Amino acid sequence: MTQNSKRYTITAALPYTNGPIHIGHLAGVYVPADIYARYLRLTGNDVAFMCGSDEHGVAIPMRAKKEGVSPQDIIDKYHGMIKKSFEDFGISFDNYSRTSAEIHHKTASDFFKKLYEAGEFVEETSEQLYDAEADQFLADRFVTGTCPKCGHEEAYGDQCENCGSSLSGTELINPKSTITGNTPTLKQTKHWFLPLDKYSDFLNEWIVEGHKNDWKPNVHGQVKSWIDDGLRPRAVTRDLDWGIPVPVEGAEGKVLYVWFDAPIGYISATKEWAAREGKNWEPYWKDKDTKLVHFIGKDNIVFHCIIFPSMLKAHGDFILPDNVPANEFLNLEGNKLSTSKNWAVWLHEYLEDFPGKEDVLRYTLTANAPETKDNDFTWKDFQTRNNSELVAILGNFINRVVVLTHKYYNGIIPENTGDYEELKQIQHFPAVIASSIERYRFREASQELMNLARLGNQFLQANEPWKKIKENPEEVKGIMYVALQIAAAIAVLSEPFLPFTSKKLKHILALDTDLGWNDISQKEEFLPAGHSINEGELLFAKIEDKEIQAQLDKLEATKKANEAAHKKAAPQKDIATFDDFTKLDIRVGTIVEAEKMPKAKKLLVLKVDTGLDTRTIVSGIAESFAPEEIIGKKVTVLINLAPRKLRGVESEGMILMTETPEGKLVFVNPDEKGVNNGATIN
Ligand code: B3M
Ligand code: ZN
Repeated sequence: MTQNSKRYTITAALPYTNGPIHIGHLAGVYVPADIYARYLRLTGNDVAFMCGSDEHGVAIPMRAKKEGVSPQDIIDKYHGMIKKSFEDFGISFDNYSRTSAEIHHKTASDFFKKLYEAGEFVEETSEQLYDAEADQFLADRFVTGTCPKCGHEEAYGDQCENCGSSLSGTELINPKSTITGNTPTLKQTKHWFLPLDKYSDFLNEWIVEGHKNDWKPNVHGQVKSWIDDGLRPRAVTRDLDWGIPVPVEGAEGKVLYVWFDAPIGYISATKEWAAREGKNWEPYWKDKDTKLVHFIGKDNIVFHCIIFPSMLKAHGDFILPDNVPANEFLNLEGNKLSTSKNWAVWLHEYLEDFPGKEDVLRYTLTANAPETKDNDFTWKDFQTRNNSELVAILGNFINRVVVLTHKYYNGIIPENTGDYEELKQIQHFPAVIASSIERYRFREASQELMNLARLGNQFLQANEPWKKIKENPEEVKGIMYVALQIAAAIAVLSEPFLPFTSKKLKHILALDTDLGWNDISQKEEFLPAGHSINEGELLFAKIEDKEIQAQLDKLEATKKANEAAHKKAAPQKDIATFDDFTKLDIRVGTIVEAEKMPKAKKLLVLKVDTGLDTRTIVSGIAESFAPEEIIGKKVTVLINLAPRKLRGVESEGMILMTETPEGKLVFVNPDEKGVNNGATIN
């Protein structure tokens, strides 16, 4: 650590291990947190960047039941998948732990016991929602209903994700069990409550007054409105068999509420990391000079700004967060991201579909981050950010500098023969970008970085070394010297945003890897004359329309599958009398010939043996069946439908069809052996 460096504990919301990571998680939490952590390390600070899998809570057993496996299978599957995908995407946690780890069970249990022994909890036996058929209390996601605050109809028993409010199940309007769909009954049970109302004044003083200027308005506003509405005691234990057992007498069959234990996971992860690194964990959570910053999505604000700080305050040993820069939500192609509807771009799938393009997604999600309002991710924009900015501005500049340096000087940095103000301008960028990062404005910061590449392009464009090289090679040395210093500055300042590109560029420039953020504003030279650079490589490649179309097709298929899965049966038609029915003469038949109707995309001309005769029937099934595949097929035929001419062909009857949820036509088919043509269908 340098003399004016600080200690930072940075946490990123612990992802539930009930599914993979998607771009909403990345844009909301993990990319901004990683930019911040990388920047602080680069500027010489002592950083502990902590995260881990959130493996308790109702979401896990629900997923296990859905997949027909045990909760342990679920957490092992998704913990591994999530951890690896973060590593592959360059999210540089110092420790990615998991709340099923023994160290966490102990840390969370000790935390609970300390509050219990200090009399901080209110023990209360009260009526809680119960599903008699499932013989289970309905905690958290085991119940949904209408939010009493905002009217959202799919609020959970502990929280409404729409307005972020913390709820108790009995507050839900029209609650329904997610296990059986039944309306819950009420049953007595004992729980331990954290009296949040007792911390209202403290929270008001610390956040509403104390952080009104430095916390994001969306965060400060939510906290203020909850406090103004009046905080109520919240149960911190649950009647569940999955989670950390409540470590006190008389709590058999009860576990810690997942939102009580999960934030303590940040502390456990720090302890685990410190033990591994031979460090003391306590300064990261107890030293008043340590800056604690929680990176979360807006649906987690109540837990990180009301409940966890109240727990920390009650405990007394720990520091409080210096900031909680929660982001809003990211949508996908105009629709909300949804794990359950598979409406997402999954990180592990992105990494498979776009190998080597980690930074393209990092950049796109940063440039479009939902920092102050919900925002939309579109594949078209992803392609544009890559092709028009990363390729055309940053990649193009670096490529020109490297190619010309090899072409004119065999890769050796020339001496500075000029006096260009651009060398001074470079020195302003570290402070400009730092100012945005330190105010959690990562979108703005990423554009300031891109402005440095724009400066490089404009400098080359204005000085045209490729034209001057013949008549004024001495001047060109100075031009290329400056361009190479700009390239070196980009290599260093891009690392928080584009770590993979930064590494590549440092290699191309054979740059001294100790060159730090502050050096760019303090030094005038990063690549001295005579220094030899390596062969270049393209930093970014154009993304073609067909790659984007493939992703859009994938989403279209998901949309169709969702529509199919949720397709409701058409409403019943008006009542038909028995007489009406007896008028219909429905028979079994066999298709004996089939051919396409010329110039008619949807029509096939069939010859059908009805048992009475072989007749022509025109049928609109050409988009579902090839003629040759249905010859010999038994079908259900309405034979006394009035004949009609279709494209000049007389059709005498109707083949009865139905369709799959995906809209594929299928025959209503009496394909039983031994059923003869002509058999009537009654
Ligand atoms: N597991 C993630 C979520 O609510 C939740 C965060 C815990 S951070 C301690 O989506
Ligand atoms: Zn709500």
